[in-house]
Amino acid sequence: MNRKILTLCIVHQDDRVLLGMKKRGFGMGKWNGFGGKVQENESIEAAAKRELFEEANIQVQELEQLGLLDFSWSKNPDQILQVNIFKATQFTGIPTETEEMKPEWFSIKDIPYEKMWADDIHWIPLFLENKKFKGNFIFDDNNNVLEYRLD
Ligand code: 6OG
Repeated sequence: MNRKILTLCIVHQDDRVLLGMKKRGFGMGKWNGFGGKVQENESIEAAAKRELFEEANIQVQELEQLGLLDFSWSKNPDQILQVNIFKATQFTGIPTETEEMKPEWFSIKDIPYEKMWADDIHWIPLFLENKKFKGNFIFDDNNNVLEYRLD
């Protein structure tokens, strides 16, 4: 079993969320929160803040962890991505396009689920209600959800 620890952070203010268009690498062409791999000797929360700064150029004091999701692909069940999902409500700086991400505000009623990872439509409603959730998703080769569990 090989488990990679990742972060994902979405800024949520009233009726809007800040997402980023991933410009390269894993998940390219999809809207998502900001995040990436946790480095050695770094806490998960510190990694989430670092990634938010590196990818969107904003700084946060406080983050709340709402979600913990395991992602795997049916073809390769021993490789698991463990994604730690955080909410930020306050930040400093101006969201700015970086080499990795193009940030944009979306009204909650216009979240572009069809251009996001297929798991998002299942947990973002919980996230928006500040509910804590834990679960796992199994994808097929086309990144469709084959099976999931969410508590
Ligand atoms: P880098 O490896 O490019 O960071 N991520 C996912 N996010 C969602 N919503 N669904 C998934 O389902 C995901 N798999 C990975 C975690 C990758 C970023 O993408 C997120 C990281 O924030 C499969 O550094």
